[in-house]
Amino acid sequence: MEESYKKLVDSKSKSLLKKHLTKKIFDKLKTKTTPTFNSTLMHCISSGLCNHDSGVGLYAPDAEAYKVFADLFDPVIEEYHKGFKKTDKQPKPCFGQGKDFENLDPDGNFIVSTRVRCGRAVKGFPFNPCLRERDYLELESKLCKALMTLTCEHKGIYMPLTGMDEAVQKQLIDDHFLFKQGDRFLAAAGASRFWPTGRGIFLNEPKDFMVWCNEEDHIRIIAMEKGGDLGRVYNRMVAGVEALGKEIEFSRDERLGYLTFCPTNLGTSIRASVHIKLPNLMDQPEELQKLAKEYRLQIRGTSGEHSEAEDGVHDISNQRRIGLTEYEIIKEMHDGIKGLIEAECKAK
Ligand code: ADP
Ligand code: CIR
Repeated sequence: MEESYKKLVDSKSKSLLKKHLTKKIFDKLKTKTTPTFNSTLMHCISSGLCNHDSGVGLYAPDAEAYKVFADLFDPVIEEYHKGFKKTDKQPKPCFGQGKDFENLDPDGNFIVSTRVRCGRAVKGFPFNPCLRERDYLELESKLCKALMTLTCEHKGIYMPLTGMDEAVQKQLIDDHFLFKQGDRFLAAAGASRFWPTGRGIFLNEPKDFMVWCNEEDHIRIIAMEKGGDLGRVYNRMVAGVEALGKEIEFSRDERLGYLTFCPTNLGTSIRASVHIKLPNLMDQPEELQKLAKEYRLQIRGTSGEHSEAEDGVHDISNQRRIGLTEYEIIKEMHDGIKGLIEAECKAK
């Protein structure tokens, strides 16, 4: 670990890990372990040590890691989430109502599709690097039992990755429904052990609601559809989360809110995104970046994080997930996207 750390220090990496893992903090944390699952600093930083092009480079192997390794996590959380300090506390969950958010693109000029997702951990289980094969199977079986209780618009079927036809899997990925395979950032973080055991996707009949099992987080709950009706998509996700929350106890921390494997998702764990075409702003990338920063939005490529934009389609979402309620997070994204569309029209 010492050698890999030195390589990171000597590298040109722009990751938050490199910035905040000073020698002093490294030396203070390198011999610590979490009380229940004995996870170490190496578990937390292995992804960033292997991938110098990480934006963040840090994952929590279990819930206790956020406390034991707080000297590293806290400054990373504060910087990524734009000022959530170690003395700050996530507000109580408040979803509000999707009807407050008008369609962002009623004439269908800019937005290809809208997606809202959140992540949940099952109470009592550690995160990927500490899960045994039987834990993956137990988590999958708990989730499947809960999924079978879903009714009406959420009703659907669970498809395990084990034994899935390759062509079916490829189509699900191309349709943006299923997570991609072989993410090197996650693999280096210890999230691909026993793959594909216990991994899978639940899809409802209209294919506008899905649940991922044991990818980055134990559970990812997602709603998506063509067009820009953010309120409708949000409501569908919220109803799904509430229904599953009646069956499964989610892991939540007093200060950090819903707990997730990656510190970028703590708090609400919500990422609300549009696939959007903004041809005029795309011609002025510096202006687009400036606006995104002002509105606290994050820009990704068409196939998700660490991918490129295809046919001018970008994935634009809220950057912050913690420090605000669920409702406020959606509002921040809504107002930001509205602002970008106005800027696009003016840039003509
Ligand atoms: P997340 O962390 O939210 O799961 P990723 O960046 O890994 O995000 O993306 C997961 C998948 O969701 C990818 O296939 C991506 O293209 C797709 N996706 C994200 N936002 C949208 C959207 N607004 N419309 C359609 N697909 C989307
Ligand atoms: C990185 O640092 O770039 C990756 N480990 C991803 C960080 C945030 N994204 C995520 O959780 N999906």
